[in-house]
Order: sequence, then structure tokens, then C-alpha cells
Amino acid sequence: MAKVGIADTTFARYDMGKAAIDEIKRNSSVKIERYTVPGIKDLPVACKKLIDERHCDIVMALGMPGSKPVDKTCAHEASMGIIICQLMTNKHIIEVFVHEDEAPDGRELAALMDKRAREHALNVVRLLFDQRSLERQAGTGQRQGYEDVGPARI
Ligand code: RDL
Ligand code: RDL
Ligand code: RDL
Repeated sequence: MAKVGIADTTFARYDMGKAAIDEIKRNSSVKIERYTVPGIKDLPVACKKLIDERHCDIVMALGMPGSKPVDKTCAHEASMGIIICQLMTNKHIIEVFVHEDEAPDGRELAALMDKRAREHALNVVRLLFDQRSLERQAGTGQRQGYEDVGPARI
């Protein structure tokens, strides 16, 4: 049975890990391994351990960069680590970051975090079991959490 790793943080203001797990379970039968760490800079090694030690086939890295400049730097560093981990392990890590300042208030932030986590969870199921469905969506302006932008036309 395929195994999906869920790496998430206590820094985030919404439980995106729970939302992602719920969406994955609704749409597939896979085993889930969860690893919660304090913040986004701790995600790369959590992902690597999920792959190397807990034998996950694919991982989701869920986190919330704060709104201050230091948090944006932190997010960039975390992303670089997550990308390096993918190259080291040759496994996909779907990064689900929601920046705290993407939404005007806590209520909309929670809704955005829930929706982005669920939409990327579906991307994980597609990457595992139905890559052709992603191929069919190529060039269609998909977004996660927001409305899709749609294709540009000549
Ligand atoms: O290793 C412990 C911490 O350094 C680590 O958890 C950091 O990711 C925590 N952190 C910051 O130090 C910071 O300045 C976080 C943010 N900003 C942030 O915006 N989002 C986080 N963590 O999840
Ligand atoms: O791993 C899942 C996503 O994190 C990954 O697909 C990103 O490349 C998605 N993405 C962003 O998160 C973003 O902030 C993209 C852009 N911006 C972008 O400008 N163009 C993209 N993806 O193709
Ligand atoms: O143009 C508006 C948004 O698409 C843009 O701000 C994106 O960069 C928002 N975004 C992130 O900041 C991010 O860290 C997105 C993702 N991750 C993502 O995974 N998927 C998105 N947007 O559609």
C-alpha cells in the first residue's frame, strides 16, 4: 500500500495536516505517516525522515510563513531545503505554504489554508495514482486555495 507522509508545524494557525489527511482518505486508500515540527525550517529534515526512515512514497510539507520580512526569508530558506530534499531522495514533496498575509483576517486565512491543503492533497493522489489527469490539466491555470486563473488564449 502506498504511504503518504504529512509534515506540518505548530507555528501554523490552522491544522492543515488534518485537512490534508481527511482529503487523502476520502479519495484513496493509502497509509499516512505524520510528523509535526515547530516551524517551516524544520520541515526539510522531517520530510527526509518520512522518506528515508518511514518509507513514504510522497510527502506533503504544510506550513505558514508569517507576514514579517524575517518570515519571508525563512520561507525561502525552507523552500530551498524542501527542494534539496526532493533532489536527494528523488521523491516529490508537495509544498503547501500559505503566507499569513495572503488573507485579510483569521477567518479567511483558515478557509484559505483548508482549501489549499485539500487541493494539494488531491494533487498528491493524482501524482501517485493518476498522472494522466494532471497531463489533462496542463496549461489550464490551476491554483490552490483561490479560484483557478484559467488559460490565456491567443
Ligand atoms: O528550528 C526552530 C525554528 O527556527 C524553526 O521552527 C523556524 O521555522 C521557526 N520560524 C521562525 O523562526 C521565523 O522567523 C518560523 C517562521 N518565522 C515562520 O514564518 N513560519 C514558521 N516558522 O513556520
Ligand atoms: O509543491 C506544490 C507547490 O508548492 C508548487 O507546485 C509551487 O511551484 C506552486 N507555486 C507557488 O507556490 C507559488 O507561490 C507556483 C508559483 N507561485 C508560480 O508563480 N508558478 C508556478 N507555481 O508554476
Ligand atoms: O496570484 C495570487 C497567488 O496565486 C500568488 O500570491 C501565489 O504565490 C500564492 N501561493 C503561495 O504564496 C504559496 O506559497 C500559492 C501557493 N503557495 C500554492 O501552492 N498554490 C497557489 N498559490 O495557487
